[in-house]
Amino acid sequence: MARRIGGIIPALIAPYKGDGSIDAEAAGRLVERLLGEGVSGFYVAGSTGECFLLSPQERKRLLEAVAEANAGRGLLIAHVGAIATDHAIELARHACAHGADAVSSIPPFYYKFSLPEIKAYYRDVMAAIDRPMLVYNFPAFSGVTLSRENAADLLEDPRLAGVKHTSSDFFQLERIKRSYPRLALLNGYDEMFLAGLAMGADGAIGSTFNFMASRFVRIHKLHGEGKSAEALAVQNAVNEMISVLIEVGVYPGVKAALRLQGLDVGFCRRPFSPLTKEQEAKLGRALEKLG
Ligand code: MN9
Repeated sequence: MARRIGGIIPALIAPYKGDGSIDAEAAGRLVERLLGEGVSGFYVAGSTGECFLLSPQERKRLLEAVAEANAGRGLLIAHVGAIATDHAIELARHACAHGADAVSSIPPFYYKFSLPEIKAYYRDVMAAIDRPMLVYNFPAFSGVTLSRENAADLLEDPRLAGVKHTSSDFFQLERIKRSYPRLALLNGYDEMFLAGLAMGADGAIGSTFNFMASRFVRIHKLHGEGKSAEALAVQNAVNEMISVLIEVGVYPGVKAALRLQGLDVGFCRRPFSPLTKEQEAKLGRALEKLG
């Protein structure tokens, strides 16, 4: 594996058909459209992809659908996180068999595993496959903060390719990148993408890229050209939209935005609730303003 992880990587939504099953065709249309917008790859069945609302079979089905549509064009990263190591290994082996370039995982959660147990989880999954791992560091949801200080041995592991940093601790992002330049650092909060870039991120994995990827491709490009004021203007514009998304609920909101753009991907699974008419109208106005 030599494909460098970076650029704009949508954390793909999980598209459903009317009967609630995975909609492989809609996944294919979304993949095609996003590649056209300049994304560098796909993050499949992460938080945005409703991983913990899908059965293991559905997670595999979604990965297969995206892999088939992608056909090796973009980087394919499979989120295989689970509470049980063996469940994660099963998903990781499946993803690798279907051409994933890398796998990624949230730390095992709920039981408040010790740090050594969490590291053993990552090592066990990495030992079971021949592709690199991207740690999904998301303290707000997982309850675990992996850092340069407490996870040095993991960060030094040659099988680790990078970190998806869903945190506003940019000091930590900068410290990890500075200590381990070979690691890919992917910014996780879209609304702070430019800040992540300024502190050394190689790109980003995000939910809002499902429906406004080209804006983030632009921010990345402008930043690379040293045009930070122009990059901030684009960040300001997408953040108007993200403020509304946070108000109505990010994941149901992202799916509603795609629907408003003409791509029906169904609704987030219960207990998520769909947007009210008023919320949808507000989102529609924000989308129009974005242009
Ligand atoms: O994957 C996403 N993080 C979560 C990245 O879903 C927790 C982000 O794209 C956020 O949804 C987005 C809104 O806060 O930045």
